[in-house]
This record gives sequence, C-alpha cells and structure tokens, in this order.
Amino acid sequence: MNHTNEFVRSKQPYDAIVVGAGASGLYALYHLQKRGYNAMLIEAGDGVAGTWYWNRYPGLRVDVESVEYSYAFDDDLQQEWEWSERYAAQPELERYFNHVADRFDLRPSILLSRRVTAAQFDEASGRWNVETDRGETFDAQYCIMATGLLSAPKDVNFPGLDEFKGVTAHTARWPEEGIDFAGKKVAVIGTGSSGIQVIPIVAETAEHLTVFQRTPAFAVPLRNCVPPEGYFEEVKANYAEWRRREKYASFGGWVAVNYKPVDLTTTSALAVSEEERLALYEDRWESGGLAFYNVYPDIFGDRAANDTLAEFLREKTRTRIDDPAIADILIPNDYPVMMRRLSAETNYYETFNRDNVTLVDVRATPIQSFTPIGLQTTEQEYDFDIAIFATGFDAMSGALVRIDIRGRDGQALTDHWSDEIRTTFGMMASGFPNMFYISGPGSPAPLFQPVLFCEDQMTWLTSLFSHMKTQGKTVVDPTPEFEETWIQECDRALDVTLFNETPSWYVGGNIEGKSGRGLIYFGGIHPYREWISKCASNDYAGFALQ
Ligand code: N01
Repeated sequence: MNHTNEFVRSKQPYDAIVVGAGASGLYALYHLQKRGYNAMLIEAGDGVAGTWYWNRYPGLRVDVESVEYSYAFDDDLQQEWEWSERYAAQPELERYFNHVADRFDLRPSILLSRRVTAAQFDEASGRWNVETDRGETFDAQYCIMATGLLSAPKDVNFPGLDEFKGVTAHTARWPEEGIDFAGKKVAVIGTGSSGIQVIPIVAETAEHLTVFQRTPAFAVPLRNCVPPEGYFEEVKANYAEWRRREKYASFGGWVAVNYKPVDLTTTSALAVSEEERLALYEDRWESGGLAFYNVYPDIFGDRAANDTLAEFLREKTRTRIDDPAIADILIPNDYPVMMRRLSAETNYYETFNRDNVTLVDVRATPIQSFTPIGLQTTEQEYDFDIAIFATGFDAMSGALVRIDIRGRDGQALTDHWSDEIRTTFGMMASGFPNMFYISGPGSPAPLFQPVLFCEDQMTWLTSLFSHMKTQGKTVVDPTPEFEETWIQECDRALDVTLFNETPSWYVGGNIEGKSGRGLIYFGGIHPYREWISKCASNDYAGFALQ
C-alpha cells in the first residue's frame, strides 16, 4: 500500500468517489471539493487527462478550437493558459489537464494506476462500495462515473489475429514510447476520426501504407495553424461573452468561424437561394474544422436539406483526389452527412495520391482473417509489419458495462441495460441509487463538447445533493416510470433526425447486437437543459428520495 493510498484512505468515509480523471472527472472532483464535499478520484491510467492520456497516436489533435475546448469555470485559468495552436495536439492537451490538476490542488485526492472493477450499492447504509484491481475497497455516499463516452475501445477480434507476427496497436491505447514507421509496411484498419488523423502521418515515413476502409467518412479540412496575431488575446478579452454564446447560443459548445463568434443559423437550408446556401457552406469550408455543425438546422432531420451539404462536400473532396476510382471509394454517397461524426483532417485525401499508399475497400472485399504476415481479404493477401487498429469504441455505455456495477437487490447494470440503455437524463439508472454518470449514455454529450457539458451536469447534481440535505434525505433513485418517460423522449428526439440512417457509434451500430435506444439524447443541449431544470424546479419529481 503506497503513501498516497494511505493518505486517501485516511480521509474515509467519502461523500463522493469520482471514477475517471478526464475532463469531466477532474472537473467533478474540483466542483465537489469546492462545495465542501469530501471527494476523491480513482483513475486507471498512470496520469490524468483521460482521452488525452490514452489516445496518443501521432496526428491526434482536438477539432474544436483550443480556446473553446477548455474549462470556463475559472477566469484566471482561462486567462493564464497559453495555447500554442488553433487546435491543440495531444501533448498540449495532456499538459493542460495536468496543469488543472496542479493548479486546483487536486492531485492529493487522485489515486492513479488502479482500475475500478466493481461497485455495489449497500441497501442498509445507502452507500456504494467501490473495488479496484488492486484489491482495495472504498466507501462513499455518492459514486460519480466520469468514465468517458469514447474510452472503451471496441474489441478487436479478427480471426487469426493471434497468429500475426508483427506489431499491433490500437489508436486509443497507443504505446507511450511511440512506434517507428520508417522503412516498415504498415496497415491501418478504420477510417473514422482516429484513422483519418493517423493515416497521413504514417504515410510520411512508412515504406508502404495500406488503408483498409469499410465505410468512407465525410471529412473536412481542419486548417490548424498558429492563429492570426492578436486572436487569442481578443478571445480572452471577451471570454465571458464567448462562453455565454458557446453555452447558450451554439449547437455544440463552440462558436468560432473564421476567428469570429457566430450566431446559430436558424433558417432552413431549403428556404434560401442556392447562391446564399453555397456562400454559407464556402464560409464554413474556409474556416475549417467543425464549423459545419453551425449551418442550417434541418440538415439533421431533412434528407433534401442534408443532401445540399453532402453534395457540396463531395464536390470539394473530389478535386483533391487524383484517381477518380480512388475518389469513388473515399467519398460517401449512401448515407446523410453529419450522421456519423464529421471528421476534421489534415492532408487526408492528398495522402491517397502518394505512391506509397494503397486503399483497400473492405466493404467490397471484406477482411477474412489475419495471417502470420498480414491479412487476407476475399480478394487477396496483404503483408505488413505493423497493424494499427483505428476501429473505434464501445461508445457511451462501454466503460460502464465493463465494471461489475450492482444496484438494489444485487441487480447488475448489464441486466438493467440488456435490451437497451435505460437512464434518466443520462445521469442515473433506476435501481442504482446515488450513482451518477457524467457525459453518460442517454445524455446529449456527443453533441456538445464535454469540457463544458460537465459543468452543466455537476451543477445540477450538487443542487440535487443540497436539496436532499435540506429534506433530510441521503438516497436518490429515479423511478422506473420517470426513466421510461426519458427513454421515450430519447426515442422522440432520435425519430426526428436522420441519425438512424447509418449504423454509427451514435446509435450503437458499430457493435453487433448493441441497441441504439436510449444511447444518446439527440434533442441536444438546449431541450436537455429545459428538461433537467424543469425537473429541479419541480422538486426533482421523478426522483425518489429516502
Ligand atoms: O472510431 P469510429 P474513431 N473491419 O467508430 C472501422 C472521436 N474522435 O476512433 O464504420 C473493418 O468513428 C469502422 O468502419 P465501419 C470522434 O467523436 C475525435 O475513429 O464500422 N473496419 C470505422 O471506419 C469520433 O467519432 C477525434 O464500417 C472496421 C472505424 O473503424 C469518435 O472519437 C479524434 C472494423 C472506426 O471509426 C470515434 O472515432 C479521434 C472491422 N471489423 C476520435 N471495425 C478528434 O479529432 C471498425 N472498423 C478530436
């Protein structure tokens, strides 16, 4: 038992245990401690930063501008931190979250290098018993799962993989020492945001790169750079206003377009002239990154509106690819744009113009199995020294179902979620009292940047805790009836969008047998805030207190 462990143990019994030291977990710990709760945090990694700790593949950088993808809760923090680029790369983000841990003196309350393996609710005490893979147990009134929405890699289970004699790596579990591609034959499987970021970097030094693509992605230029002189200073001088707009007047928690904060577009894509529509799309194209999330709202629900943007992006992309046959494979034409997460890229399409890069369409010629020297598709064998899996995540619920969570009467969370993900506001599950998820399944987290979203959820939670205190209550549990209301609201919100038209991680479609029901609240942040604040002002109706 190390010193830190003893120090943390000496502070028992806890009011709250936070699981996960990513953006949400660090903030949750800070928020609770600032309000006088005796809280500690447990993290599986050897360092903090969550996503930015585990995913360290070359090419990884954030695709929301750094000045926006950062905490808003402390003005001194946002004034003093200096970003070096428009979109920070992984090492800088890792430094930022480490700085936050130091600046707010969070480290003494963080236990690193142990994975939470189990948590049981004890009916008699109304408290949680949390176990780690080191055999430790901790006890707390509240258990706050900040385990990440995209943190559990999807299982990689290609037949024959055990026989492969080369090096393998998953983008989300990249070795700290890195991988040298020079003079090597490399394969990348997967062309979502992770694949799209790593592929151009690998191609620069590998002898040969073979990309195995199943579903083509819509990807737009990121346009990373050192921003024009004075830009960061101007944002900082007006941060309060930027933050207000990000939180209350944006689609996803970011507002920068061409270095200016823009308002949400509320008109229909079909209600304006083609000239006006194309001018807006050109403006977003020029800006780069995720600016396309701030176009006409009906692209999310109306296929004809969506087609206008999809076609714009297809035309732009085609001009960047030399070989029309390669372009046909790389450009999506059978699902609506934005219904898979838009990727932001740097030299991605140009990479396929290189002599040392081969694209394999594994939709047309599926991978059959790995071999000792590579892999076999239905068409031919490919050999390589290094296999990179950019195959994605068991999103939203994956990190939670990998922990043996037991609620009332020993019920397993995996049983509660066996048919579909059932949560209340994406923050709790009925029968699992006093356990809360931050950016959890059933929340709008994937549609709103998590660094800001956690502030909303933690504020709501500590208001609930205060309410409980004033009522003399110690246990909170959503009723099954209210949970059903929330699931139906999730259904309603999904049904008015086009998200179900392609089997992405948004709807559980990337994992065989996974239901998309209740996985994400597609109503987005603004209706979500209305729901949770209405519930709070209604004395938390739908939540049973005891
Ligand atoms: O994962 P993905 P990701 N055989 O699920 C393919 C965020 N993020 O890690 O779609 C062959 O998007 C799969 O093909 P298909 C961001 O929110 C952000 O790239 O199943 N292929 C797909 O092409 C993002 O959306 C950044 O047909 C297989 C790919 O692998 C989310 O994380 C950077 C396969 C997986 O794509 C996930 O992104 C990175 C198989 N058996 C990630 N299994 C930023 O820029 C899977 N694939 C901030």
